[in-house]
Amino acid sequence: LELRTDLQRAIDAGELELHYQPVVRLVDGATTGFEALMRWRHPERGLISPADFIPIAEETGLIVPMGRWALLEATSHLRALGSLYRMNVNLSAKQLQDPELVYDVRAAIEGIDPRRLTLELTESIVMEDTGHAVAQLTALKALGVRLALDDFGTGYSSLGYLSRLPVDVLKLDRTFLACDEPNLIAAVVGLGQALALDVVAEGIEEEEQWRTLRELGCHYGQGFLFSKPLSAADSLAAVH
Ligand code: G
Ligand code: G
Ligand code: MN
Ligand code: NA
Repeated sequence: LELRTDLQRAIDAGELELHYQPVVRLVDGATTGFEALMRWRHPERGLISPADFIPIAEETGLIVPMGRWALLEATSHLRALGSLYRMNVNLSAKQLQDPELVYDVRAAIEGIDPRRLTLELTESIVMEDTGHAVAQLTALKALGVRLALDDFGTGYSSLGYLSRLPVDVLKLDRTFLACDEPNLIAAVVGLGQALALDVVAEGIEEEEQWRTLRELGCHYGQGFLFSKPLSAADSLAAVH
């Protein structure tokens, strides 16, 4: 409850920041891009995780201006990283319903190859509001940006529906790796490949997991084995 009243003030005071987790190509471990992850640097509580404030931001609608800020901040950082890298930005359901979204994304990628920006959406977002969501996704795709289905495997999307969504990337939720069932992991990686999607495995923490995924032909990964999310300065230092 305290955080709720504090969040508007935090936005105005510039207390939100983005951290950037490397996304690596699994064949060689090279960093190909970053996922932007929001943090709240609270003057008394320290760094607050999005798990603790994104739900409040969604309830209050503050996620719309916060998400717009994140999009501009992350694409500005993408310019600083240079043309070899990609950037992933998370979108929430409320943003997908915002009629200004397509306009905001177009403005954010001004002067950047649009394929270097990937917008991440969770399954539940896409499933909740089918007609309108698909129209927005189609309009975003028309800008040339890429779309990723995030947290795949935690929701309930029908596979037939998945094949009709205009997504380019499947991000396998880290619970797949944590479950330690090689056959299941092989099946979901194969599903992405069958749909001609880039597959990104999240939550890679061990060499053994990296090897397994590489052998399955999973293209990309993220996880503490490679790097935790980095401050903007540290992410720049990591690639330069
Ligand atoms: O960084 P961390 O693992 O604590 O992130 C927790 C969750 O918060 C993740 O599921 C992530 O998708 C979500 N999240 C992080 N940053 C953003 C953001 O900028 N916008 C939205 N909508 N969600 C975010
Ligand atoms: O839902 P989303 O995929 O956007 O969230 C990414 C979250 O996962 C971030 O909060 C990030 O800190 C966290 N994360 C990233 N890599 C790992 C990892 O290897 N292990 C665990 N447990 N969490 C991770
Ligand atoms: Mn994500
Ligand atoms: Na995820």
